[in-house]
Amino acid sequence: KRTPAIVQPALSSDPIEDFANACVRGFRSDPRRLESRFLYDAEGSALFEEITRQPEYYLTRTESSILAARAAEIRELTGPLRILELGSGSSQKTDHLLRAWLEQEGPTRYYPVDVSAASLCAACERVGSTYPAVEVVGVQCQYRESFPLLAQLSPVLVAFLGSSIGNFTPEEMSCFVRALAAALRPGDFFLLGLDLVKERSLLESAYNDEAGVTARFTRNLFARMNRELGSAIDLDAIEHAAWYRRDQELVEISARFTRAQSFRLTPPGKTITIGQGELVQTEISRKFRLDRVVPDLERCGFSVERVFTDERRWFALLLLRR
Ligand code: AVI
Repeated sequence: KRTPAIVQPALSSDPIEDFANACVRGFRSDPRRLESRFLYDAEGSALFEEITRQPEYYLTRTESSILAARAAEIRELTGPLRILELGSGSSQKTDHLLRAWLEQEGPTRYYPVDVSAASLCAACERVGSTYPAVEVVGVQCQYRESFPLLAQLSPVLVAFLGSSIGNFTPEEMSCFVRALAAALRPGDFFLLGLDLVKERSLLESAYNDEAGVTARFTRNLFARMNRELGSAIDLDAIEHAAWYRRDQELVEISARFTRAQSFRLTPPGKTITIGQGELVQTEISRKFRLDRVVPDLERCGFSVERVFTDERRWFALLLLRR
C-alpha cells in the first residue's frame, strides 16, 4: 500500500496566533463577524460532512448528480489534464471526475487542497486505495496559498465545488477569481459549483436541519476557541441562527449569545465581552443567478465553456476556460 504524499507549501505564520488574532479582530468588528475558514478544524470538517448527508441539505446531492451525469462530457471538453481541487474535504464528489479521467486517459494526477490535515489525509488514503492509477498529492493550506503551484501543474483543471465560493463576499469572490485567473495559463480550466437562488423555505431548511448538525457546526467554532485559545466560552449559551436575506441573496449564519459572557483569548490575551442576545456572524452563503454571475466571471478573466444544471435548476456547475 502506497502512503499518500502531503505537502504544506506555506507556513508563514503560527496557526494558533493566526486563529487568535482573527478571532479578536472578528469579535471587535462591527457587526461582529468571524472568518468562516476557521470552521474547518478536524471536528468542523467531520460535522460539515455530516451536514452534507442531512435530508434538507440538497446542495451536495444535487451537485453530485450533475457530476455523475456530466463528468465524461467535461473530460471530453477539457482534454487530458491534472486536477487540483480547492477545499476538497472528503473528495467524495470528485470520484465522478476521477472515474471519467481514468476511463478516458488512464493514469491521472489529483491534487486535493484543504486546510484540515485530518480530512486531507483521510481523503488521500481513500482516493489512493480506491483508484491505484490516480497519483494523489495532498496540499495542506488555504486556497490562495496553493495558487503558486498552478503554473507547474498546467495544463490543469481547478475544481471548486459545493458552492464554497458562496462563502465569500462579492468583493472577496472577484478578488479570488482574478487571482486564480492570473495564476492559471490560457487554456487551463476552472470547474465551479454554484448554488442558485431559490425559495426561502428550501434555503432556510438547508441551514437549519432538524437533527441540529448545522447548529453543532456553528457551535464548534467556539468549542475550537476553547480547545485552542483557552477561552472557556459557555457553549450552552450559544444558539445557531440562520436566515435568508433576500435583499442580498444570501443565507446569513450567526451564533446568538443567550447570556452575557466575558472570556479571554490567548495569545494575545485579549478579553472579549458579549451582551445577552448579541449575534456573531460565522458565515454567509451566497446564492447565485446565472445571468449575473456569468458576466462577473467573464470580467475576472474566464470564458464560460458550458453550464450544467439539474432538472430543478437548484444548482449549477460551470466549466470555465482561462
Ligand atoms: C462549504 N459551504 C459551501 C457550506 C455552505 O452551504 O455554504 C458551508 C455550510 N455552512 C452551514 N451549512 C453548510
